[in-house]
Amino acid sequence: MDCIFCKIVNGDIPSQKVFENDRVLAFRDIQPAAPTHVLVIPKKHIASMNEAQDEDAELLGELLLTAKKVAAELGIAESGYRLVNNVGPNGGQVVYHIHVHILGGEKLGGLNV
Ligand code: IU
Repeated sequence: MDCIFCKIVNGDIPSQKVFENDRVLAFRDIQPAAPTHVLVIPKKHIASMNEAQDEDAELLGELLLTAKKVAAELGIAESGYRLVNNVGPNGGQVVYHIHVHILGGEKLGGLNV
């Protein structure tokens, strides 16, 4: 499969890992949009939230809980951070392997929803 994040999971492309277990991987975004910018992905290929199935519920929960743990480990939990999941063209999704952005380390601007 020609998926850049699957290649990162497989180790074919290097990444700055901050957390890994059998099911999920967290690594630093190559183009950080905030002082701390980490992506949390499942090792299983799911293209986007649109393709997620009921059977993925536990895995998707683990993505969010991993994001929480990574934020704490990176020291941004107390000051706060934002978790973002872009879906499809209007959502600004560029890489079609589902991922949660962890953004923090400064007061974030942009949409406040
Ligand atoms: P998006 O939600 O699909 O728009 O986010 C994709 C992110 O993946 C974006 O912030 C990129 O900078 C990031 N990224 C990366 O960290 N490493 C890569 O090899 C590629 C994209 I391609």
